[in-house]
Amino acid sequence: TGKEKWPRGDEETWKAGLRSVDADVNDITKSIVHHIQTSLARQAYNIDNLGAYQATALAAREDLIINWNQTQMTYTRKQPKRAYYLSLEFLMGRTLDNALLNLGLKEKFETGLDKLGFTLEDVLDSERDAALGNGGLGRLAACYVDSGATCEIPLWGYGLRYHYGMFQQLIAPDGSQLEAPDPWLDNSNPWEIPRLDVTADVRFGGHAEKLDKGRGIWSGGQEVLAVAYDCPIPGSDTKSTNNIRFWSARPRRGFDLQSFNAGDYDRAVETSNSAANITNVLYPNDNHYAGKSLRLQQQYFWCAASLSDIMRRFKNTGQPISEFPNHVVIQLNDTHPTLAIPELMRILVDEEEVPWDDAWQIVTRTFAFTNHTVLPEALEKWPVSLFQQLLPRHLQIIYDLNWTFLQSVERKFPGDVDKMARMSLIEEGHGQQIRMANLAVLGSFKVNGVAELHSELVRTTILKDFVDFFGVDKFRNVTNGITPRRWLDQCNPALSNLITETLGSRAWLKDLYLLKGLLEHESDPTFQKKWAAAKANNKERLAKYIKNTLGVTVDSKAMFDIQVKRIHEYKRQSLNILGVIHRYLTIKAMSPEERTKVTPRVVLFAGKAAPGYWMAKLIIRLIVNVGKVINADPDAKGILTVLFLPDYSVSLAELLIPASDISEHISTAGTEASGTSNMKFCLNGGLLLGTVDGANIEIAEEVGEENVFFFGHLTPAVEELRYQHRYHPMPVEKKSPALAAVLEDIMSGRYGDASIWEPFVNTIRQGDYYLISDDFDSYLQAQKMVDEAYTKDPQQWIKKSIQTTAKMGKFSSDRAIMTYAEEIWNIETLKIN
Ligand code: GL9
Repeated sequence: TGKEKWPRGDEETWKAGLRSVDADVNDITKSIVHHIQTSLARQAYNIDNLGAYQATALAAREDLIINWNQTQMTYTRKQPKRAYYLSLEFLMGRTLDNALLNLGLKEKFETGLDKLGFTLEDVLDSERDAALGNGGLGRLAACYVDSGATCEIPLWGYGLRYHYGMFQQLIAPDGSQLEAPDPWLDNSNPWEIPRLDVTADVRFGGHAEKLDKGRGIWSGGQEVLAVAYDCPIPGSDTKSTNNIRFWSARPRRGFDLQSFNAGDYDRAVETSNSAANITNVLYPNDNHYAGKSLRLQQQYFWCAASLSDIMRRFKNTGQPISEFPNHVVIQLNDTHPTLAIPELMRILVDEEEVPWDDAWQIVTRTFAFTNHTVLPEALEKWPVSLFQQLLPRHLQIIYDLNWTFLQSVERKFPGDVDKMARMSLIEEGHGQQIRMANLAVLGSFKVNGVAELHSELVRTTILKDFVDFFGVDKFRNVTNGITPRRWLDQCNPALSNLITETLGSRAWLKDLYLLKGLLEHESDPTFQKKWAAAKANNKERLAKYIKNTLGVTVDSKAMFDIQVKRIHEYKRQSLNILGVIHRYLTIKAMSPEERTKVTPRVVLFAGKAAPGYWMAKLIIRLIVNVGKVINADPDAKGILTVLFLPDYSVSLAELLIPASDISEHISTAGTEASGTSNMKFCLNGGLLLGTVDGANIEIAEEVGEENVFFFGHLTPAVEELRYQHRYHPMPVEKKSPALAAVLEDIMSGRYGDASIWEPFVNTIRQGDYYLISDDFDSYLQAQKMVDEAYTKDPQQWIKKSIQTTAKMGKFSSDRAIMTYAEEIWNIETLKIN
């Protein structure tokens, strides 16, 4: 009514009840014990590590929620322009350690848990990863919300609350990948706040009717209820605490009453099941479009719920609808949320009765779009028939937009029918398809790629026509970044402490360029020793994990060579394992005397293959079996160990990345849009072995070419090489005798029957789309230089490592998020008091 008094009742009593946030150790132990006793209904004598974790999380969560409330209240009062990051994936990993660090409470909690007889380490280890993402794209979203809160930007994420996250990977005795579900919510999730009162109705199917002036009515079909679950995102060393709102699907009514009354209980339950199905599982594809109907339902469900929520919040400001783009900016993380564009049109035109052209003005001032790949197989195209069935009104809107759009293309490029065909939102052919990338570009005021080279490729290849049409200013670059809180401070305390001690404060964690202060000490032997000791410590930590999980002893004095990322032909784990076999054959051919001069290496792989990606799974199987043979061979003992670590995750990355001496980022030039693990390894003082691709290029620019190991053909050569493969194929024997010997060794049966590996070997012998044969010798050359640099001058290697970390300032996601804020969102920071 507006006349209500706040607070209800006695203000002093309310104030006395507020919990203070500056807790001491005593408050913390009290809070933990309180949660053990009352939230978990357990007691001192029956509490294990998992229980202690849950109680600790609930205690830490109180501080997060207090800051969250303060932040949201400030937003409501000050009504700043807000940014929304729509992402189908948020690869969060664990939360407790990060929350304690950001709150500045880690030491106090450590002491408190110690007093209660637990170690913080064990407690942190009891948390399950939230793996609501596939890889780089999902982890990027998680880094961006961290930076948004840290930089005090009013930024919310919107995502889906999948019941099952990224599958768990098991490796069968024969080396094959097996998948098991990831029921991550089974132990309950202390980091989410159910908002059972925050809901949206989402319609599917039914029929759409056109009225006058572009307006329409959509009715019938089935309604699904979206329920909000909020996840607080704390900034580092600030009260600013943002939100990711995850939607969960529920049947609109518990049962289809009609069927229920008709006595068809099974059918009634089935409809309610099908609604809840929408948020059941994350699609496990990376850089690949699969075209499943349920995936389209996920996308619409999430876009519709998020937009209705954003619109409701905007309306609460009391501003006229024309002000919408001055208060709201929506960043589309890839084409997955493109349906938000026609959905906002539908809301404005059909529900708010805004004239069509005015509505389109509002829409195209609201959205900005990030492209994350140029791989053609990843571009989303949905069959028109599927839209007709599920989203008939959106199909009408897309057709109407396309009609006007193509007319303006025709006016700008009269008679260029090929261009019109390429730019159309609809692809003609056997069954029309909707091109989501074209729709995303049309509906956005800015489009960006994720590294300099990638953005250039976007402008000159996949979106060239659109650059010609809209002008180049609409097409930008924002090079990806990573949060230094998780990816150095949290995962590598040994190095983080050394850096803080050397620089005299923790300010570098919020201004990563300050790391260049380390350069002053690069030649100081004492500092170098400490630097090397931190790396050694991390390698031992990893060796211990490997011993515990795989039962294998690795020599932590050996060079650790790591490649971790999704298994994909374009990322070329194949090149790595073929290089390993070459190394093995070389060792086999040596005399025992010569072998003593070999630089010992531990080669580690980890990563998941999409369950339907047969070739990627075969590559895993090859790696595992090559590892088995090499690790069992006395000739290679102590100089070469090869392991595939199962079930790669954010938490495993936190263990692996600080332990690398060298890491591999060896995609075919022009295929890896950016990569972000390259940044993580280098920030932790690991050197980079890679191709001239993605963000590798910018890393080399920053840390100096002398500190990276580059090899392979460059992007402009790729097209011509592929043409040669196709029309003038040359046998591998002629192109690279070294590679031919490796392929022959594989086919000899040493690693298992030749028939298993034949399809893989054939991809290289025939077509070789990812240019393994073209880059193989150059790769071996680079590996040789790595060996030499590591053995000949260890001190120089340490210096390279220091210089690498010191010059990684650019790759903080704080820089990236501030670029979005200033150059794309036109949004300001807001201090929370
Ligand atoms: C990716 C790229 O492949 C990476 O090179 C890039 O670093 C990330 C983040 O921008 O985006 N594009 C892409 O489609 N995926 C990436 O990881 N993965 C998925 O689709 C899940």
